[in-house]
Amino acid sequence: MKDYFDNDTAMAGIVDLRSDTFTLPTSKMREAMAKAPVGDDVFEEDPTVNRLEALAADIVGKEAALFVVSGTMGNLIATLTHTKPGDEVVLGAHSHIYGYEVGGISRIGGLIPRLVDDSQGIISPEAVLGALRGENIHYAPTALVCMENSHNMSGGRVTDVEQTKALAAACREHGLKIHMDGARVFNAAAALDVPVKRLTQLVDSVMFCLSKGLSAPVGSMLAGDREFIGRARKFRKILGGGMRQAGVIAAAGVVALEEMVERLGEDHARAKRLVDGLANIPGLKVVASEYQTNIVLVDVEGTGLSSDEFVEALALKGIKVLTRNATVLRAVIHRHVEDGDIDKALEGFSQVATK
Ligand code: TLP
Repeated sequence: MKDYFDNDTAMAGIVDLRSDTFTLPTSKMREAMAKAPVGDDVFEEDPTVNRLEALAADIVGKEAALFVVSGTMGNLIATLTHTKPGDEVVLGAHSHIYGYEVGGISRIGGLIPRLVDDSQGIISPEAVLGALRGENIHYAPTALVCMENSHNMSGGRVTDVEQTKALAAACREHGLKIHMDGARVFNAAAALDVPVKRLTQLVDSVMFCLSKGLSAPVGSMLAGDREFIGRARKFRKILGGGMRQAGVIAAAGVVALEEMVERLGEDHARAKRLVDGLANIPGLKVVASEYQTNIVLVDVEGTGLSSDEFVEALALKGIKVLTRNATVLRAVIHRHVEDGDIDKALEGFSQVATK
């Protein structure tokens, strides 16, 4: 049975593959939200926020964590906390922080992005070393490297434990901090079949989202050592993210962490079904990856349609996806997508592709 309050999309039988951000809170989350003990979180007196922060820190193997409004805010706070204005930050050219967070690190942090290759979803230690410029009167100092796991733009690709270890070691060797945009790090851990700690313990800080595949309505967590989180708390206040009785929303985050992590593998299995089905449709090319998470990229160039045209035609059949670029679409599998929805999506893709 679908465990979410009826909404127009579900009632209309629409298959919504635009993003896992469209997941609705579970009934249990709604109950927990209604009953949550609360206090003023700016004074650190909200027991439910405190519980969520302790739980999050424990799960990712860090000393402390901070509840923030969004993934964008969590990444921005992390970059502000690790750097000073005028520093350089090494970022993947296709990273969410660089491309989809409104340039906040430059606008607000005064930071200079130094872009490296992440077209396959991973930043290699060699790429970081290549970006370092050493001491010179002309150069801005390089302070931080940001990685992304799983990596959105490459189709949910995963950086595994050994690759993360090698990257973190290269950063440490050169006195750089490393932050993980782990918006979907629980998807990465599920795909790798390792406890999430194995990935997150290797980096200085990690941001992960409660509001994507884990189904909470709002919120992300930033985790790191106690000193880092203490300073991050102040940056959250600067950005206007100091909330008061935030336990009302943090309660859903507790349920997200306690109950929604285990099921992510189901999304990956359905994504794999979609990938396998799409592979048999003439004109479509799926951007495949070694570890399947919940994001699927489909190149539709072979059908003679642009991605915008393809998206429009699919929408008429009740299937919603997003355009990635002129020829590529993105479909994201999440809790509201069931086996029958995958079948319906495949039928729709096939009809549009072969029209
Ligand atoms: N990604 C969203 C939208 O931005 C498109 C999505 O639907 O994929 N890091 C990564 C890797 C993300 O994918 C996102 C959100 C964020 C950070 C930002 O999180 P929010 O939306 O909570 O600010």
